[in-house]
Amino acid sequence: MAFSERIAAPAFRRLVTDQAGAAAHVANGALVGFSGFTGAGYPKAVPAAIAARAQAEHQAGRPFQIGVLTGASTAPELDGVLAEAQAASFRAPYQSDPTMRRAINAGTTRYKDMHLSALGPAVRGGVFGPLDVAVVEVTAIDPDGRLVPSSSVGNNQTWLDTAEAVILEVNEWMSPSLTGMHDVYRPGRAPIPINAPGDRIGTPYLDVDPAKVVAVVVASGPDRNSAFKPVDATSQAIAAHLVDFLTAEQRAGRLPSPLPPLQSGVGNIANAVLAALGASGLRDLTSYTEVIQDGMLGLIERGVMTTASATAFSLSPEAAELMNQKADFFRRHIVLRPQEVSNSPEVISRLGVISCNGMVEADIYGNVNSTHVSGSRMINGIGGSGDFTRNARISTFVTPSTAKGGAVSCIVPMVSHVDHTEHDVDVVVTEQGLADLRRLAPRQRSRAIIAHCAHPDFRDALTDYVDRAEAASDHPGQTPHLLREALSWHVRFQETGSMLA
Ligand code: 0RQ
Repeated sequence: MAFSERIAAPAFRRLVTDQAGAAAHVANGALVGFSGFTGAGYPKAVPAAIAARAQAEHQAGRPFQIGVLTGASTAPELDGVLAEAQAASFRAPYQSDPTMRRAINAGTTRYKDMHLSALGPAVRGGVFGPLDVAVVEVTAIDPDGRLVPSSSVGNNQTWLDTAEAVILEVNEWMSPSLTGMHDVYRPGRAPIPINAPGDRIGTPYLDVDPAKVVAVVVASGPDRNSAFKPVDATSQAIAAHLVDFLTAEQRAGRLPSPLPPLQSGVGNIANAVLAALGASGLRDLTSYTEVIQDGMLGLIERGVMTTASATAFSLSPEAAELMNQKADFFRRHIVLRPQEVSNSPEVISRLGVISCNGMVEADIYGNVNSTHVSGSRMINGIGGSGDFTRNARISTFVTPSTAKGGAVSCIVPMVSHVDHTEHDVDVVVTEQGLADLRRLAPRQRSRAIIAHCAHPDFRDALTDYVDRAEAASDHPGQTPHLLREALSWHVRFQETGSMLA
């Protein structure tokens, strides 16, 4: 059996087994809490063995499926293999894997799309029934049996606390220099005592009752690191509009200097926003967010950002290398927390976070769809966007003004699915411009969003829609709509692949 220097506690060394041995502890029908958040810190070996078991059982004509809980998205080695083997009957709270997405949209995997801060308390409260097994990746097990977390914290402490059986995967690829970067805290009903993004309120280790540990597996492999696309003109323009807005708010005295902590979603646009912030002359930035990606490491290295709090890394291979080389430096500036704390509505509100998230589409009144194509097909899930948007001091949403090569407008009369309502969406930004909705009634909002955010190819059609909705003879109302026509934009896209008339 694989021996690892990383397992210092003798009681845990005795439990080392291979991945098939570990998977044997997972029964058909089990609810399993896996580690993993935004492709970081997920178990690399055991899920494939569970999938292989499922396939063998299915070939023998026997059922084998499990419920899959995580922190957030994982990777082909977890969501992918389980979906491929039709081994996931249930999935929560967030995913981004193409094979899992197909199973969800086919209706074969039941998906409960949830706010990321909400799953841990729900599991502890018994909402999902007993958690049968936890499968948690760690960097090392110290001589006292304390667990050094890997590249994400997610829901791990909750899984370790509530599961009846625990499987630990010690990933030797993870840098030991991660030790000390985490701040593990068990939130309850009392206020979470964080008053600044860098506050440490817990311990650097996860802990587990050794009596519950049924297997320890030694693995070695990198996270699903994906390189970012070079910043393109569209994301650069979006980033520039946002930075102009924030600095104008400072000049008007509505935002302090330095800025309140920033939250940024994952992806290329968020990365471009971070690059623009770095070049803007703004200093002493902080971040209270859920994921630390390349752009943020750059800001910290250059002294533009002083502190970043999150629950996971999501780094390209080059940035992961930089992180490993300069871990002692970054440890002074970075804190990784449980997702209930990184995404805590209470803390987000107290710190006055400025949120910035991607979206699929916004409507002319400021309702936002973050998750569904044509109202039906799930892309990823709401992730942390609701945790932050609803509680932010200023919530912003960013998107290119069009999708599908310009055939689809990301500004529509009525969104085909609502994740964030008009009450929570403060600012909408596209490469065309920025609409500040904070003081605007619906009839002003529609004009502002169309004028500043819609692509010129769709602006006239949207204006025509609003003109006619407002002129409707039978009481146009507070939020004028022509209901039959509003959804016809989505029907047109469904039927022809284009919203262009
Ligand atoms: O599909 O690749 O099949 O063409 O949606 O779109 O352009 O790759 O955009 O990577 O910025 O993701 C909302 C999905 C945007 C993301 C979303 C199609 C488009 C493409 C993806 P194809 P892009 P991005 C912090 C906060 C929710 C979670 C969140 C997301 C695909 O930001 O998952 O905010 N957000 N978390 O073609 C039809 C439109 C479309 C459209 C895009 N209007 N109509 N299809 N697409 N706009 C992070 C975490 O929580 C971890």
